Amino acid sequence: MLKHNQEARPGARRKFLQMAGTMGAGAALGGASLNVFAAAAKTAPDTTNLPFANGLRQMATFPQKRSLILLTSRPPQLETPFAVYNDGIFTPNDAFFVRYHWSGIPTNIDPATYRVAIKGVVDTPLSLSLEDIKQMGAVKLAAAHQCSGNSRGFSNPRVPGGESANGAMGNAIWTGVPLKKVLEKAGVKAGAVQVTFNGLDHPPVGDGPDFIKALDLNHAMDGEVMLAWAMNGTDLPMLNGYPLRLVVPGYYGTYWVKHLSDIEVVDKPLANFWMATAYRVPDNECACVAPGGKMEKSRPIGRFSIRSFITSVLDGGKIPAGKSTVLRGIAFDGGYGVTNVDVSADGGKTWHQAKLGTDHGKYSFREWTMPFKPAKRGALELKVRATNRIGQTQPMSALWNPSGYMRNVVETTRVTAV
Ligand SMILES: Nc1nc2c(c(=O)[nH]1)N[C@H]1C(S)=C(S)[C@@H](COP(=O)(O)O)O[C@H]1N2
Ligand SMILES: [Mo]
Repeated sequence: MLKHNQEARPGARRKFLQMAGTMGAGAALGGASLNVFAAAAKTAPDTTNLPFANGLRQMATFPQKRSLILLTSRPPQLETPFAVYNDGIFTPNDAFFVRYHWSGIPTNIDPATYRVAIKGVVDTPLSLSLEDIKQMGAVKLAAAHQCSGNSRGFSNPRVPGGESANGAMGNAIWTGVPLKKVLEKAGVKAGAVQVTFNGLDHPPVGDGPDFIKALDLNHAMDGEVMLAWAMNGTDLPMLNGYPLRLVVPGYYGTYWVKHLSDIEVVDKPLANFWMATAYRVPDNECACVAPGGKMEKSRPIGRFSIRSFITSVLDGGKIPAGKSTVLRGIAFDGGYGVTNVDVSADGGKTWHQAKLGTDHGKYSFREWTMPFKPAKRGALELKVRATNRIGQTQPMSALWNPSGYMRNVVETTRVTAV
């Protein structure tokens, strides 16, 4: 819940966000975004057309954000235009996607009075200021962040939920303190099984379930899960969890709780709506069921499935015939590390090994490149497929589950050599 002591104080250094995003102001920047899906030629400059039914989206500019693809404004849910992923391996903070469940989001947090509580079955409950946290020592980690429902809009048959294309993901260098250090400072008591995380946002009215998530104790104590105050070298944008968020490397975004207010060590597993009902996948190897089917047994969603994308040319784009170009893109997985990326220019009949770029660590996006010279003019079906250290790879046809989570089909980019 929003704490009164976290309201603004006159004169205090503070962040203030006016949440009435100026819609349509993205027209100038929207030009670049429109190239994302070249097929969407006939839409107005402040809209973009995601390539599935009912994919028409307004572009919108929210505080600290460039023009992004609007899914909902209350709460703000913004998708990164796909072209951004070709600009660099790290996603700029102002282009980073935004996802919330409830519209009661903090718009005004005073870093001087902000506190995060460490409580529950601990020896010494703590109330830490942002400064206290920063004093505990900073570590940096490059890690991809991705919504469980990234790419949900492509589910066939369609499924309920936010209908995103491929822009609910991003890669950043996170600065923070390992959660382990903070929990050790409080002293975890015997009998503890999980750690729960709550943020300053809340349901707008009534008795909707507050967004609280849990990690098993051994996961919370793995030394990698972190409380982060910065991404890509600057404070978290308000909409990405200012002033402090959980970073759970390799795991879906649902666990990356923003605007942390309460961290509670508990002696029985959290069974609220967000753990026991939502964010669950079929409890089998593929986390999938037959398209249109039902889940028999489920488990909480966990690590990312492995994915790869071509970013240098977009679906519907053109490349020169008889001339050498370099195809380029990104790959990432749940934290084992991408070891191989293969590219096909003939719809998957033959594959060629791409060259991997700088290794920023096993949780980061990895760049891949491949020189390519189309012999003649005409239509080409480009495909890209990544493999990781433990042999996981991407399916040629899409896996399906009732919530549209974990999509990782081998992507197809149709281009014309001209
Ligand atoms: N406090 C809070 N944290 C949250 C959420 C939320 O609704 N409230 N949504 C989660 C989900 S489902 C995702 S995908 C990520 C999105 O993080 P971002 O908005 O920084 O991209 O935040 C997670 N953390
Ligand atoms: Mo999410």
